Amino acid sequence: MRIDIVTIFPNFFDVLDLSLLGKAKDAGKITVNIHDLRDYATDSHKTVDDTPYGGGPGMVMKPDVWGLALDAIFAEVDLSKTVLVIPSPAGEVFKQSIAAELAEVENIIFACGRYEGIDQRVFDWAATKATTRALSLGDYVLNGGEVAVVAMVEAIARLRPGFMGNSESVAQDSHQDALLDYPAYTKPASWRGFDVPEVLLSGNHAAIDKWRREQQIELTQKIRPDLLADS
Ligand code: JCH
Repeated sequence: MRIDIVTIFPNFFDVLDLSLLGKAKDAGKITVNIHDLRDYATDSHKTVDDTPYGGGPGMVMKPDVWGLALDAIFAEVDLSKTVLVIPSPAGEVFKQSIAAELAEVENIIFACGRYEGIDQRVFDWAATKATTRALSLGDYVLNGGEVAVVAMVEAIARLRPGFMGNSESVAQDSHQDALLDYPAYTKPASWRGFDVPEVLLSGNHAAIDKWRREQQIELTQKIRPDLLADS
């Protein structure tokens, strides 16, 4: 899998060398290319934004600069195997099922906007060249696409075959089966007056499985009833 990220803050993605992704990168399973959008600016000030048509606050990212950046990356990939992801507060909400879809894609290009976002025509033009998705990380407002992209890349990368070294952990993940995880405990069995539930010390695996499933349903009912309504 090849991932390209276009941003005015290339250093932001240094964090991908840590976290889970370092392992996948080292194993040669994922290559990440970071591109500085300003390299595609055409004036001496390296301008990437301008005032919005129709008025209003803030600035909008210029389509011409984005066009040159995407031209350069599009020329290097097979567009029939490429998805362009544009993080946006107005996008479809990113969830585990979308991470799973994107984990099967050959090339993903992430376009990180700032200010009030990217000129709409960049999305409209790109959609004539490659599959293009506007994705929101959730119903809250960020200052730009970068934080959303770090989260999405981590969610996608850990689904790649062989990534975790233990394919069972992924299968058992919360959200893969639309229920929240059961609570986890480790030693000591008693800590500051709080004890590990006795069933977990019983060695009775059928009882443990039953208890964990009950915890999942109870927790989901209480914290995320919308997940139960979905299934
Ligand atoms: C972004 C912005 C429009 C703030 C600029 C690019 C994604 N889930 C999620 N929240 N926020 C984002 C996101 C993604 C890309 C950009 N901004 C700042 C843009 C706004 O309202 C019209 C507000 C925010």
